[in-house]
Amino acid sequence: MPGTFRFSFGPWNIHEGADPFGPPVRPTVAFAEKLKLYKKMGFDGVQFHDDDAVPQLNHMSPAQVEKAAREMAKLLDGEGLVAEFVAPRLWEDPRTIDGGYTSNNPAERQYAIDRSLQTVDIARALNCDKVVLWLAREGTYIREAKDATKAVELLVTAINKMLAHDSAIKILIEPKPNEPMDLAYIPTIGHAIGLSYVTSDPGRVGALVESAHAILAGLDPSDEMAYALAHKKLWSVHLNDQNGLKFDQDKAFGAVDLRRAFMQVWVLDRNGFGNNGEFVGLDVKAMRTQKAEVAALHLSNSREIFLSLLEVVRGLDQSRIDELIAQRNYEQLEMEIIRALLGK
Ligand code: 3MF
Ligand code: MG
Repeated sequence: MPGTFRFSFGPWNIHEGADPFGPPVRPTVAFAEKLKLYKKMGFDGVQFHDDDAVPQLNHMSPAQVEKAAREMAKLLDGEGLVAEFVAPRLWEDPRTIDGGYTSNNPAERQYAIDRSLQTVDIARALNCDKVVLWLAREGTYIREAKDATKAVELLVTAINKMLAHDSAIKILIEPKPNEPMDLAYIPTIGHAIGLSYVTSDPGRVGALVESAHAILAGLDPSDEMAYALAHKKLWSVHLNDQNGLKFDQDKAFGAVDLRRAFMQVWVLDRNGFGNNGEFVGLDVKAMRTQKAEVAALHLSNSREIFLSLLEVVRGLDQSRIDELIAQRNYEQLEMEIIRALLGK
């Protein structure tokens, strides 16, 4: 069954252009202004960090957090948008310097868990049943610093607390092999899915595949997606692109390797992605050189590239593909795929 595609992005995808070596180069766009761009560019879903939805949440009472989240839900409603997921931002607070859930300090671990439970509450107030865990600092700079077996147990403990806190919440693990850590504990989708099976409710723990994160692990994003789909655990994606094993570039989807992007669309469409309400999420950054008035093009371009590739996927002659596979004539199959991509 073919897929159904609705698109989402997070407010951090429209940004000021700062990088580790230079300051912002574009003015900040207010959240309300960003929201207006969604529908205009063909997007229906908003991805949130907890503090995108409720700024300053560390300084608010639970009642104040809930009230602010409900106001955000109304704002979304007014724009005809829905919240796709909420992710606890566990990588900025001084208490998460050595990781959140896997910190060696029990008080810091408790902070990470408490903050994650608050994220679950915010998701509920936004009428959203998905929490994404990008396990940013859950890893080490040197292997001797932490016990890697205990780290897995600590991750399971934290996830189980979130599952117990809300019987409807689903947890999506977004693996990434490195950056900011030298070595992360959950680097690939296989690790994420393995982790799901040792939690208290594996049916509510799934995954989000980000194209660039798979590439950074030396893997093919479409195979990572297919692996999660086979486990019925691909509940979101972060499409983007990446030039080899460098820093996480978050380039527009398909901008580096169109064929690799094509294969991701192929896998998603042929497996009916989106038919249970999953979003095609983007996680892309505008180039630092981009001027403010055109600094959202990377989003509309990524969506357009996805939809153009979808046309290519759907325009292929399956009986011809089957014939070439039966003949084991993969050279010819490759040529015909390339021709389709070239519009010939
Ligand atoms: C980092 C990421 C993150 C996550 C986001 C949601 C800032 O490489 O991909 O983007 O996607 O935090 O969990
Ligand atoms: Mg991401």
